[in-house]
Amino acid sequence: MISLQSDKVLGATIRDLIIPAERVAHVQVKNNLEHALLVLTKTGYTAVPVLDPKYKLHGLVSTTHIMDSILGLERIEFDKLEHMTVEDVMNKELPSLKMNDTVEKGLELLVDHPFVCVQDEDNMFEGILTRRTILDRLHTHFQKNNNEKDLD
Ligand code: 4BW
Repeated sequence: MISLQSDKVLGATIRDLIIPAERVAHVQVKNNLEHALLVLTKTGYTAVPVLDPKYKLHGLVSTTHIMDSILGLERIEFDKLEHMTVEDVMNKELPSLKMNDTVEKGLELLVDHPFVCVQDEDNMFEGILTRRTILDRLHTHFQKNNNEKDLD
């Protein structure tokens, strides 16, 4: 039976696990959808945070949001990409974390979201917590736990 020694793993804070803002691909609220689609395609991510020039978090935008917004009745209206902005289509309802929140809180949010944004008290963007990072941490912990059991 795998034991989670929950305080050690789940009691740690988000601060230890985030991908910092400077390493996160993002788009800006006023960017047009053509630029956003280019960023999503080139980075290979399906969704990225939306920030303003001061790095305040405003939402998330995904390839699906963009494609959905240019779907006409009979064709995909690619010409709209240039004229619509990220803020027209982004998702503004998003969960977020603070640096001092526990990993347990992050884990709960990551059940329904591939990543969660981390922001400070003034909504300034600090980075993201991803499913990969948290699964990697849990996997390492389980392996260590099993190795210790083998030695007993
Ligand atoms: O370019 C990539 N590099 C690596 N190393 N892995 C990638 C890349 N693109 C996708 N992946 C893998 C990751 O395991 O596919 C998973 C799903 O990607 P997604 O959602 O659907 O684009 C990735 O899982 P994850 O690392 O747990 O990341 C979850 C989600 O977090 C991604 C993406 O929306 C976002 N994300 C992750 N790192 C990011 C980022 N967004 C912006 N900048 C980053 N550096």
